[in-house]
Amino acid sequence: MKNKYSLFPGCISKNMYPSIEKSTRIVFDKIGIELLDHKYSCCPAPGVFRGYDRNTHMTLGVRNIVMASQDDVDVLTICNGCYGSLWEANEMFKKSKENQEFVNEMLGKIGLSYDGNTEVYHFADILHESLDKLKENKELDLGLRVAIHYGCHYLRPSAKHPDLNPEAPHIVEDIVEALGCESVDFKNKLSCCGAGGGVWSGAEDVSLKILDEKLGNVEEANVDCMLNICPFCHLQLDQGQAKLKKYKIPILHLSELIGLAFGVRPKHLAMHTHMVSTRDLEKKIKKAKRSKE
Ligand code: 9S8
Ligand code: 9S8
Ligand code: COM
Repeated sequence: MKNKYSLFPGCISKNMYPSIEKSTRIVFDKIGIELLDHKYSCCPAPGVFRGYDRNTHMTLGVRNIVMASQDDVDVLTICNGCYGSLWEANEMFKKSKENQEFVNEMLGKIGLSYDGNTEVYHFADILHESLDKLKENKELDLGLRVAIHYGCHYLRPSAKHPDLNPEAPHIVEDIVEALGCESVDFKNKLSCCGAGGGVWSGAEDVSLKILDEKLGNVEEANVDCMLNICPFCHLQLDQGQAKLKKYKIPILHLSELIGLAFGVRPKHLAMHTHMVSTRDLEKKIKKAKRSKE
């Protein structure tokens, strides 16, 4: 683990959920990891773009990675889609001479080139490596019952995490427990939220049906909130939930939960930008035991 990364925020946190980017910056600052900014475009979204043309997808992905590589830092993503996209573009480049020639010829037209020496990380993995720092910075024992939603592009393809069993991951569970919360199991926990692969924008009825089933399973588990590691899942769980008009399950991105456990005020984390109110959750947090006196 390094002490400096380039933050790849992705389109959704930048344009729709400022709370996700803000809480990520606050949390990483507190655990002593510096986040740099670079000129990024859309990753581009894997489930949509990659389906049209893999070479264009790879080239645009590598163009983003080059922004960080010029400053000799690795890329930190806070979204499963961005992680999946950039990770795969990087792998495709690294593993084939033909791809290297193709991409570098394209990049050459805008005066860039790539040597394949930069890595792409998912923020949950870096936070998991920093469990001690999370415990050190924890101000509150939140004591929440949490339903974890992993989402597809973190777990699949499993080659991204050779040491992780994609059928029984424990990365986010370990973090949640380190924060004094309980990870509560629910039916079909590892299924898709229903948003990915263009379903959210192309077939809303299907997308909401999948979401409805998912939220129904979460509601049965009687939790305080549902946690995600992907702004697109976050968007679906929060905005899609508001469209369904059936549930009131507060949705938190992992950076937000950590920010709350670090004692940062919800307003400062911009939690009021969610569609589904987090107020009842905030009231509960106000009563949480301080882990430090
Ligand atoms: S960028 Fe553009 S649409 Fe998004 S948030 Fe995550 S995936 Fe990458
Ligand atoms: S799940 Fe299925 S494709 Fe995805 S990663 Fe985020 S959005 Fe929700
Ligand atoms: C999901 C991104 S996180 S995409 O819709 O599959 O591209």
